[in-house]
Amino acid sequence: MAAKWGITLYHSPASRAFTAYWLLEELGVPFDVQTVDISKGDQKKPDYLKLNPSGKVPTITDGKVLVSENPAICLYLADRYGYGSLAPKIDETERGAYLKWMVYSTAVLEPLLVLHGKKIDLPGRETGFGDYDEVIGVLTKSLQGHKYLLGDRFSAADVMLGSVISTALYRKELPEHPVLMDYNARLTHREAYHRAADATWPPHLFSAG
Ligand SMILES: N[C@@H](CCC(=O)N[C@@H](CS)C(=O)NCC(=O)O)C(=O)O
Repeated sequence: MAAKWGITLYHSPASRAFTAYWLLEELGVPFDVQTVDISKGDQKKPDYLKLNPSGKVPTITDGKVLVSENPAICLYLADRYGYGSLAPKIDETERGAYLKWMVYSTAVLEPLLVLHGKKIDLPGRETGFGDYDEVIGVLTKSLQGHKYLLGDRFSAADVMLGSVISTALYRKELPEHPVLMDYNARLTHREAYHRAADATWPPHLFSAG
């Protein structure tokens, strides 16, 4: 069946595809959803591997443009559909911090949390991302006294890094530091966050405890 809209999001329930879904909801652009159920191994099927050879979700297509890796998807969508609003323009001073937090999300925070969850805490100088306490310090100091990563301005970086923080707090991979908890509350109260969560996180996963 032909796609109805220009953008197609390939997602799986209860996965990192939530981030791209949330951003699409924030941007208010129409999009089609194709489910690639990772619990059934759909992500390793040949047709999907042609789109994303890593066999992971999310992936998006927008006309002839194909993008995978959540931060790249967020950067693309925000520049394309939220340039000057959810994405600071190239010559705005906030652009630098915006790009940094986008990359920080999966280059620093995610791998650190995965290792920390497995009780592997490497000395900060041996990794590209620093040690756990340093990273928590960077996050809390950066958000202290600010509503969002760019101060009062909500941006796609909050969707990207905020998704990682929100999921990590839920899984108790981050400490319940008041700065992180307040930031998370601001994010999770957003209507777009709820629409994406309702669409991508089946309720039974929450009630399972
Ligand atoms: N670096 C990727 C990570 C994506 C990822 O790990 N997705 C998981 C779901 S949360 C996945 O597709 N796992 C299926 C698999 O590895 O087989 C991104 O940021 O988009």
